[in-house]
Amino acid sequence: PVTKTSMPHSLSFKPSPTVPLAKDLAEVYAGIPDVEKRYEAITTAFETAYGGKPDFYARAPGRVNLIGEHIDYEGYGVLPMAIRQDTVVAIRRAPAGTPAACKLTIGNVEADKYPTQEFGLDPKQQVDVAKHSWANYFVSAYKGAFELLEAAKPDSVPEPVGLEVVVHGQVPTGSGLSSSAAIVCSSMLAVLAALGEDPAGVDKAAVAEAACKAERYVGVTSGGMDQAISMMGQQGVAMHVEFNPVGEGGGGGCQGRVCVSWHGAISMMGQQGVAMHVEFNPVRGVCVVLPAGATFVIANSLAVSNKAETAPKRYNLRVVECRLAAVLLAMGLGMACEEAIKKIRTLRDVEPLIEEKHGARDGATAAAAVAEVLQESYTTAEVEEALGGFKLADLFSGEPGSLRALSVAEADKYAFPLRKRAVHVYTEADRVLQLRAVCEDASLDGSTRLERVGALMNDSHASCADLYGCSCAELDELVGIARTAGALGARLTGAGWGGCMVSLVKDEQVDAFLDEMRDKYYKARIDSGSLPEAELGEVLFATKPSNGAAFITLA
Ligand code: NG1
Ligand code: MG
Repeated sequence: PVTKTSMPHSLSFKPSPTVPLAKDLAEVYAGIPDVEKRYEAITTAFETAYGGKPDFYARAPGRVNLIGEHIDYEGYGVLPMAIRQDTVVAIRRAPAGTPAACKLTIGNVEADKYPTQEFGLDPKQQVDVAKHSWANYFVSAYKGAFELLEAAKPDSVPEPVGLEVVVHGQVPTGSGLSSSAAIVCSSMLAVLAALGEDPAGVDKAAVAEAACKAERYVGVTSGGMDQAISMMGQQGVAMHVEFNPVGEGGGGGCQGRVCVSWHGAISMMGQQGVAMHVEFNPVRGVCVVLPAGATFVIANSLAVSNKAETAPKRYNLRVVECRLAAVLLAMGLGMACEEAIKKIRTLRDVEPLIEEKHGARDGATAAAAVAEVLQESYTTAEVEEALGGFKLADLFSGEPGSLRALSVAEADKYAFPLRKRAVHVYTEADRVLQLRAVCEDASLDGSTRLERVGALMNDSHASCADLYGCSCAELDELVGIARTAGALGARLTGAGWGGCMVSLVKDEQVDAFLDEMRDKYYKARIDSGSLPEAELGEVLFATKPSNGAAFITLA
């Protein structure tokens, strides 16, 4: 659904296309204290482990999504911003002739929590999904770096070399702030540099896309938001990240152009990588200036959502549900079963059919079409019957993450609530565009603008909780406390089922807001000893849009 709005250019602009090579830490970490000390500690850990200095450092941040939840994998744009917490990867080529030259050695500054792991050099090695390890994310990035190079320059892919690595991450894990994208993106940049790529020429969007695909090796069929914002984020602005965007004149959807959905694009990349980059430019970021006078505050519910482990039951299951909803909706709108099975990958793919039948493709129209066509929920047998006997296992063959989700659903005798899921996606996609339009509408006065942004955030939370089923008791409680404490809007952020929420708070109220959140949610946990008081600042904090990924050279 695209509600076309007039967007004055003074309030939005494109980020620079290549990864910056910063010679000065202050350029990247403007205003953040103790960065030098942190890099010294990383360097010291590196020298202790490997007896020499790293050749390169690469960093990539986590993110908070302001609006647009669980729609990136359906091809819809989202509106996140990068946060200051990041992951740094220090790397060097292992000295030739040493045993280290035949392997990847992945260490961490926090070695007790994240012990050193070793892997072979084969870029085609499998990531062991059953054995969940922090270093799997590095291996995914390593594989992805080679895939990127194979697609971009098939005739001159470098030979694998032994790598020595030290990682330091600050993004809290399992909290919806995308620690995973931070480690995958920074690792991929570090590997590219170590393989001889000129850091100054690395294309941000290409790495974002390759990193999204690479992260799937850890077992989550994720969309591309996190890697895109981690790569392209820019200080001071949020970003409207779009996938397969249509030309400026377009009204959304495919508009007769060759248009491949995000998942379709990814599954095609192996054969058609280069053509995809050149012709479709699947990821685009547009910087969006957020309204003045208010601050985003992040609060962690402390319910941990370890997605790599719970993906089949939750996240991947939603991806499956959206696909089923899309295929059945397309059929309900007149597409033949066989064609729908073959062509329809995402709910966005159905937009042209919605428009053909209902004359529009905005969120409300799409939601009405869904209500008309889809029943509330479907058992596996009912979906297969609707598909003329076509088996779900065949529909998702070649998608291991989805197949695992299906088998869990089957074991649980789960019925897919397809109507709610589809309504969430279409209406949430619209809210992203509305929020951007509110930010860019110069005719609004400041407080109206803030109120509208807050209201959209509240609607988004309700939709996530009621229609998409990705909230949890702790998140709902936190959101309630935040609204009572004066937030203009509050919502879960990221995948949900735990992790963080984000609130919009007037600048002059931030201190009082933080106090009230502390008293009403965290104090009992501090008193009971489950939350060390010293860690409060890591679970409850105000945040500003920060810079995306960068290479760093230390003076
Ligand atoms: P987080 O919150 O980082 O697990 C996940 C997906 C996103 C997006 C959001 C929901 C990954 C790596 N990221 O983010 O692509 O779908 O959920 O909007 O799985
Ligand atoms: Mg993640």
